[in-house]
Formats: sequence, structure tokens, C-alpha cells
Amino acid sequence: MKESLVKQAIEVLENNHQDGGFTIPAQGLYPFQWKWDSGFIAIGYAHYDMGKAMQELASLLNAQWGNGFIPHIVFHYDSDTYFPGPDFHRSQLHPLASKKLRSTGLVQPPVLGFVLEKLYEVSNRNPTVLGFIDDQIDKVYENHVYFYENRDINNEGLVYIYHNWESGTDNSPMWDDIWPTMNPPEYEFERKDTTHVDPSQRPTKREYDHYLYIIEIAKQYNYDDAKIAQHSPFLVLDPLFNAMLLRSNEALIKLYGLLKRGEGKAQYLKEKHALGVQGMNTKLYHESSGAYLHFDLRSNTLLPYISSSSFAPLYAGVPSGERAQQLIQTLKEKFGGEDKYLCASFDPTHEKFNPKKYWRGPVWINMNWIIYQGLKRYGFEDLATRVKNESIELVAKHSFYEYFDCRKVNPDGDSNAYGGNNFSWTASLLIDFLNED
Ligand code: 2M8
Repeated sequence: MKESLVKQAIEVLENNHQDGGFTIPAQGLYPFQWKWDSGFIAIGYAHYDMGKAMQELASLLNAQWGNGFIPHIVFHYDSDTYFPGPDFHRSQLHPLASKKLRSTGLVQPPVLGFVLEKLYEVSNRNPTVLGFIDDQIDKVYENHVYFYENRDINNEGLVYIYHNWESGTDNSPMWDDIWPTMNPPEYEFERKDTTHVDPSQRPTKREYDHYLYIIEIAKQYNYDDAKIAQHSPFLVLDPLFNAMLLRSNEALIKLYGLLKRGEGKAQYLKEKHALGVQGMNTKLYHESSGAYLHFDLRSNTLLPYISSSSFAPLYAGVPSGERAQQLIQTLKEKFGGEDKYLCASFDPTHEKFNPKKYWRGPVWINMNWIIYQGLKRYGFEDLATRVKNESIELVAKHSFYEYFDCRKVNPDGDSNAYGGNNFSWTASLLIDFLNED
């Protein structure tokens, strides 16, 4: 089974690979290069074609702005199968936006630091890969500096996101509390996603109005970070986003050590890192939920929802051993019943849980990969193995879908796999999981 799954996964990646040296997440549905997708995709390539892995990252980093910003989507070319495209986002409004490549003015979780480290590990410490890291690492460092200098408004080592699309967990129920604080117009636009995927598995038209509205505000201020921090109705400290930044800090510090250079840079990251770990443990941890939660900087409160993002800090080594035990309790009690695959993207015991809809409940393979790494880091071997095996089982049973139903028995008796098929990070991370076997 393993060999045939790897073969199929490689086929998915190869079919989604583009001549420009980057890989789209899924044909039709997502026809451009996405930031965190590219990071996860490079991990899959690393196992069988290191050249492609390096090219994937280089093509993304080639779109970096003059201020260190790395965009969430790079529009290498035009496509009429996706909305909103480059003409809506208009990244060129920012004076330091890339002059070579059009993009969005949004970011996505900062995975690149630990992806570089992973490439080196998979290559068995190959000097060519270290040379590639040497060429690219300062760009990733500059990206972290961008975050700390522009998005850490309280100087607490925690950086904000100003849009749900920056979180990667786009229509998670936790944003539902934020939408009523704005009243966007009823925009007229043509959705493309709902022509590729059953609309009931995607966000609603009214949700999209909110998504577009926040970007209209950012554009009004030419994507100026300080103005966005002042005026965006959406401003959140996300535990997943910040955990990825912290884990990537660790990786960059280690890689600068291996390269025997960049002491000043490593020192800067170490200081920010210590602040961030502390900030995460004081501001984002909610004792009675036994989980890390999202902090809404507009209402100055924690959003009271547990999601798969709540467990990402394990991967960055954020919780103490005792707190990690509490997290595991929450994971087991709420997400880990015998009747469920790990790990639902939203608390299955909550009334807002929806097992079929995008980020409102289904299992995502990239989140499982992050949680798996975290469980291993803390020595929860059995649970880690369960996450890995169930990820493999879901893909083996249902193919390389974007998201999966966490219910082992689906009472509706319909498909258990949703969103786009032949989805790149499902394929690439499956290759990585299978290599652990
Ligand atoms: C989804 O997001 C895009 C917008 O960025 C969309 O729905 O159009 C999310 O799942 C996001 O996390 C992911 O990176 C992207 C591409 O796979 O799709």
C-alpha cells in the first residue's frame, strides 16, 4: 500500500507543478502559488526531488517585498478560475511591493524557517542543500523582522493578523464573533470557488463580503501596516500563526549556527522568541479551556473557541510539561473519541461544529502534520502515531482531498472527503508521513 500511495502522491504533485518552478494547491480551485502551501509542498518534494523542493521555495521568496513581507498568494500569471485575483488585491499600492510579481497584500503562517530545516534533515545534511539555505535564509529572517517590527504592536513577541485569510483557517467559527462588528456593503462579484466545489462546503456570500471589506480598508491605506493596525476591524493574535513563527525562529537560529554566521541575527531572534513564548503562555493560554485560544485585539478578549490551532504551540515547544498534559487532555476529551478521526479543525463538541464545511470542522492533513510534530516533541508517542495513521487511512480510503470528515461513521452516508481533490499539501505531507513508517 505504501508504495502505491507514494506513487499516487507524486503524481498529484507533478500534475500540479507549473513551468515557472512552483506548485498550485489544486487545479481550477487554487490556480496560483500560496505561501504556506508551498512550504508544505516543498517537504514532499524533498523526499524524491530536492531540486524541485528548493525551486518551490526560491520561486516564493522571489516575490518578497522590499520590507521583508512575503505575500500569501503570488500571481505568477493570470487565471480566470479564481476570485479575488490580482486586480482586486492590487499589491502595487504598497510602495515596497515587489515590482516583478503581483501578489496579495496579505500574509500566511510563517512556515518557511522550519521548512528549510526540514529540507536539510531530509537531505541527510547535504552540502548543496546547506548552500541553498545559505542563499535564502536571510530572506526568511527579514520576513521575521518584518513581523516583529510591524505587527507586534504591544511589543510582546506576538504578531497580529488582520484578515482571516492570513490565518489559513479561513472561515473558522471563531471569526463569527468578529463579523457583527462590521457592516460591509453587499458587494457584487462572481465567486469561482463554488463552481469547483459544492457551495455547502465553502464560505457563504455574506462571509465573502466581510473578507473583501477588510481588504478594501487595507487598500484605502495602501497596505500600510501601522494604518491597518489602527483601522482594521479584524486584528487578532492567532496561536497557530504565532506558533509557526516561533518554531521557524528556532529553525533559523539553528541554521545560522550550522552556517557559522549571522550571530547578530540569531541573537535578535532569540530575544523575540523568549518574549513570544512568554506572551503566548500568559496572553493566549486559557486555563479553564485547557487550550491556547485566539486573542481579539479589538475587543481585548480571548475568543472562546477551541480548534486544531489550539494545539499548534506544542510544535514550537511553548507549553510547560504540565500544560502540555492539559492540552492533551483537551485533545483527547473533545477531539479524540473512538468514533472520530483526529484531528477535527474545530471543537466537535461545540454547536458551531460542522463536519463538512471548510475550516468549521473537517480534518486537514497539514494541521495533522503540525500536531503530530508537536506530540512527538513532547513524547506523546501513542497519540502521535494515531494522528499519523489516521491521516494515512483517510487519504488511502478517500484519495487526496483537501479536507475530510472526522466522523468514522457518517450518518448522512455520503462522501467523507470534501473540497478540492488532488490537493498538493495532502499529497506532499502524506509522503512525509509515509517516510516516518
Ligand atoms: C484556502 O484559502 C484560500 C484563500 O487564501 C481560499 O479559500 O480561496 C485556505 O485553506 C488556505 O489555508 C490555503 O492556503 C488556500 C490554498 O490551499 O486555500
